[in-house]
Amino acid sequence: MKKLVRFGVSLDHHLLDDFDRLIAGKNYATRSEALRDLIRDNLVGQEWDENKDTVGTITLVYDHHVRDLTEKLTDIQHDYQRLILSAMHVHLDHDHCLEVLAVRGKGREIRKIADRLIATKGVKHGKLTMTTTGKGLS
Ligand code: NI
Repeated sequence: MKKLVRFGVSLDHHLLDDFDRLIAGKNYATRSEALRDLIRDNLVGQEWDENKDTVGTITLVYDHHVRDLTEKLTDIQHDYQRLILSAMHVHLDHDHCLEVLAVRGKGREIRKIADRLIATKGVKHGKLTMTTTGKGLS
């Protein structure tokens, strides 16, 4: 069973005002829930820095008419196929494709494949979202 612990936090009142505005804008019901998410987000960042087994998504938007681009992106994905759990491809319009890859592995390896895909000439926008396996996170 989870044991809850309460603790006091001393803050400059301006900083607390800013925090309250921030969390109201994000629809948090309580400061506690907002603080828990901030802590978890930092722990997830640490997982990535410590190169633990972790999970992420890589999002790419590109014009599939750019010469050899689709082949290049596919080649890179085959090079790292053991990291890719799933891939979703959406034809956005006549020219543009959206690709979302779910990836799992060491933080360093995932960053490497994300950097390679995003830096490929013709990719208009790319983003790595770092998340977690959820293990060891309360
Ligand atoms: Ni497409």
